[in-house]
Amino acid sequence: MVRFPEEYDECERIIAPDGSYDDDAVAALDLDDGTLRELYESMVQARALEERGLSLQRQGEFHFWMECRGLEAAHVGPAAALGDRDWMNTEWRQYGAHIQRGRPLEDILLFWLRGYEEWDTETIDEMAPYERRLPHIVAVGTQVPQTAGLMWGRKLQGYDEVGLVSVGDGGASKGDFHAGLNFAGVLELPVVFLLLNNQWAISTPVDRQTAADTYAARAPGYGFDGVLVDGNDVLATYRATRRAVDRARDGEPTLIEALTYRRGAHSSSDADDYRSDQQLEPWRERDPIDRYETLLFDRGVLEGGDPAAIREAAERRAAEAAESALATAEEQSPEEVFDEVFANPPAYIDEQREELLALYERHGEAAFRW
Ligand SMILES: Cc1ncc(C[n+]2csc(CCOP(=O)(O)OP(=O)(O)O)c2C)c(N)n1
Ligand SMILES: [Mg+2]
Repeated sequence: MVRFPEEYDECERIIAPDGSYDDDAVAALDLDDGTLRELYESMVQARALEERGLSLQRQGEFHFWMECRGLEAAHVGPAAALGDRDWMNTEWRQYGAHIQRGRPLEDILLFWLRGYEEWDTETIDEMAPYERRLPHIVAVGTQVPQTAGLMWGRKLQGYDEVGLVSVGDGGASKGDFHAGLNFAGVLELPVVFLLLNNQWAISTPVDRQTAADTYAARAPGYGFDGVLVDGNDVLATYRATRRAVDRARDGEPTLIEALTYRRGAHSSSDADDYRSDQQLEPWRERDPIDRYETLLFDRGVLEGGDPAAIREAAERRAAEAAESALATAEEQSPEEVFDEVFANPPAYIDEQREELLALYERHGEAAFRW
C-alpha cells in the first residue's frame, strides 16, 4: 500500500500538491528571494545531474548510478537548514543535498566513478563544508550510530555543531537505527535524524518494513519528538529541519520523517519490474520542482522563461561536469579506490588491489564498467 502525505492530519506542509501555499508560513520562514531561488536551482540541478548520470550509465560510460528523481525536496530542504559547521551524513542518492552544500558536480560524479571523497582530518578546519562534513555512507544504516558517536565526541570536545544523519525506510529496520536513536536520546546529543521514507528499499515496499503508520511515531520511545513532513515540499522539509537543528543545539534530538516516493528505479542495476506505472502517476503529479514553481512565480522570484533557462544551464553544467569527471578518472590511478578505507589494510584488500590492477592492465577503463 502506497502512503500519501495528505492522508495524515499531522503531516506538515507549506505547499500543497496543486501548488497553493500557506502565505503566513512562507513569511514566517523569513527567507530572502535569493535563498528561495537557490532551493529551486539546487533541485533542478539535481534532476539534471540525475538524467546525465543515468544516460552515461546507459551508454557504458559510468558503471553504476543511483536514481533520485522526485526526492529532491527531501534532500535539498534539510541541507539548506544546516549551518556551515554542521555535519550532514548522507546516503547514496542525495545529490540535491550535496549540491545545496556546495559540492562541485564533478566531485559527486567522481564518487560514483572512483569512490572519490575529499577527506583530510589534518586540514579539516580549512576545508569547505562539503569537504569536511558531508560524507556519502553506503553501508545501509551504519551512519546512524556513527553519527551519534561522532556528535558525542564533538560535544565532549566542546564544539557547537549539529549532526544531521539521513536513513531510509529500509535502513530503519536495522538494529543500528535503534542503537543510534537510543544513544542520542540518553546522551542528549546534538543530532537530527532524517528518515527518508521513499517507500521502497530496492524492491521491498514500506509495509514489509514496518506495521506502524509512521516512522515519526517511534521517536517518543527514545524520549524525543518525531515530526512527519511532506517530503515533496521543499519549504516544509526546510522548516522542520531548521527547528530540529535549533533544538539539537540544546541537546534535544528530533526524528523527522520525510514522506515521499522513489519514482526512479533503485539504481541503474535494478529492472524495476515489481511495481506498475500506475503507481508512479500520482507521484509525477506531486513533483517537488513543479509544486514549488507557482510560489516562486507569485512572489516574482521566477519570471517568464526562467525555468527553461535554469534547466538548460543545469543540463549544461551537468554535461561539462561529466566530461571533466571522466577525464579526471582516466588520469587517476585505479588503486586510489582503496585509499583511506583502512589504516592497516587486511590481506584481502591487497588481493583485490592486485586483481583490479591486472584487470585494468588488460581492459583499461572497461575494468570499472559493469
Ligand atoms: C549493509 C548493507 N546491506 C545491503 C546493502 C545494499 N543496499 C543498498 S541500498 C539498499 C536499500 C536501502 O533502502 P532504504 O534504506 O529504504 O534507502 P533507499 O535506497 O530507499 O534510499 C540496500 C539493501 C548495503 N548498501 N549495505
Ligand atoms: Mg527507501
